[in-house]
Amino acid sequence: MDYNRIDSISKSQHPNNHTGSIQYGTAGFRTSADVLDHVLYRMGILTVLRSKQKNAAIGLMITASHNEEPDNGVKLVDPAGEMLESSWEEIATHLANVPDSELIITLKKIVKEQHINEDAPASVIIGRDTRESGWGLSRSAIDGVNAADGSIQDFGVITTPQLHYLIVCSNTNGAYGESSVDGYFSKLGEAFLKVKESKSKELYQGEIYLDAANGVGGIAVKEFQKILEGNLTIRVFNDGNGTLNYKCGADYVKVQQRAPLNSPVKPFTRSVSIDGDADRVVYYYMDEGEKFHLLDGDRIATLVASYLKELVEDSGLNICLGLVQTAYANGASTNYISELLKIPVVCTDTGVKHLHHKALEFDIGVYFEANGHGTVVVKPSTLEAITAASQTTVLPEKCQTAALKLKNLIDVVNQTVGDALSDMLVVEAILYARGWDITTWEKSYTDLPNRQLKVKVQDRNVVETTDAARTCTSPPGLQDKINELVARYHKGRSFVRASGTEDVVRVYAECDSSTEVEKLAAEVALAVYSLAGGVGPEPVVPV
Ligand code: NG1
Ligand code: ZN
Repeated sequence: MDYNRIDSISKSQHPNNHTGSIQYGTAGFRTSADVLDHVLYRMGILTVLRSKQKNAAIGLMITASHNEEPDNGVKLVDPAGEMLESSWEEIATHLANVPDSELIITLKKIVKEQHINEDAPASVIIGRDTRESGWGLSRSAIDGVNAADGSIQDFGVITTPQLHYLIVCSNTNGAYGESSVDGYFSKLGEAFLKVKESKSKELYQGEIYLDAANGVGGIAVKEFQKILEGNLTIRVFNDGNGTLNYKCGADYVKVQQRAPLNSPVKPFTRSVSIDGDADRVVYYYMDEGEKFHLLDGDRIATLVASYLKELVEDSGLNICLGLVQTAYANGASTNYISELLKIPVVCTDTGVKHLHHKALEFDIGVYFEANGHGTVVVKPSTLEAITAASQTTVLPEKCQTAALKLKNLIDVVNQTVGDALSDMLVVEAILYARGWDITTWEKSYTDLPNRQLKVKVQDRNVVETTDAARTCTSPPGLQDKINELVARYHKGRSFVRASGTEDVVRVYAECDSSTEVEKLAAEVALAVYSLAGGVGPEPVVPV
């Protein structure tokens, strides 16, 4: 590597003028786009080093997901399509923050400590969402890759899950699918057509309304519309004409618990919201009294897991199916999964990388964050067994049919990462197979009323947690206070943690009353404010 060249481009074109520090959080670096130029340049270089180390293509995605338009971010994608290994997150954080004068020495240190062969080839796949700042930031990343002599495939504007898909295809020589954006659409679209015959079944109607958050999903869904025409009608709104993530998108709908701007008003319309980079999805509808009903990631997880369980049982195969959630999962969903469905359920830290890794421990692992970020992962040996069972004639017909259904459904899944559009097709396939409308789906269990709040504090890192964020270990006294507050509410539960994507502390609360839960959440927010150095206006507890 030509360190002189890296150094001179850094100083002349991508200097670090940022005074504050910046951190590789839950989903990479994410902050105001105007402080990210040098970070992107440096991440371009780091991606090359990671690629040399792993001897595989590494992804670099430029997105700030559901954050507002002026923000942007970058995350690195490891060879198997998973999020960057956590020890490298620290390396990335350090590299992003060092002054220009220490850039080269830091890079040399990484090369030495990580045993990187500088002469190895490097291949980087780049994508970005629709944010205005994305083009310029992608140039900075490309400058970094070029300066470090890596080869680049720049796919321009694509969804986050498309980038993960491209990485996996590229590193498996096409075994997972064709390594192109067209390959992505045809793999998932054709798999969906296989599971769904053209006629409607019982209550199921093949029409949905999709809120695309005015983001990149609005572009991607147009390709699916073409492939699925006549089988599933997707009516898209917030398709890019309005402001990205402004009063729309999966995060808004989930956190605010209300329909997005421009939502269809007809009662019981099956509606879908995805987020700005199309890796999260939630469903919702309004009833005849204009009451809003949310079917979030927990609902999707339970729908998928219960259907998979039925097929696994019918197939007669010995498959261990499990579900992974975070502390944000509604208590009613966890109860339903473990008590009624009798499917093992595990709770991990927030962030799909944690859920993904845990899910890989099952033969078939279903994982979803309550916010709608998730997927299904299947062990290669399990998929082989399912495929073999679907093709054999020695098994009873019921078993073979179930195995074939399993195989076809798995093909609709983007196993590489949570993918809003793939997940939506999986939900549609299952609703179709069951002959359900959205209210039948909703009837499986009743959500406990819940509320999420954000508290601004001086330094969010003073809040530390353990046990998948369910216990707060710092600042002292905060967990005791939470315990005391929660004990006053029937079915009360609450926890707090520092966000990894925003400069806030998040508060989650649930209990069995929708008015009481507002109180509990505000009381816990106030406790955070008092004990963890709150700034700005104090949270107000409703009376
Ligand atoms: P933070 O900001 O760390 O809470 C949020 C989501 C995560 C994950 C990341 C990445 C919640 C409560 N948190 O992380 O689940 O999706 O963004 O986008 O939804
Ligand atoms: Zn996202």
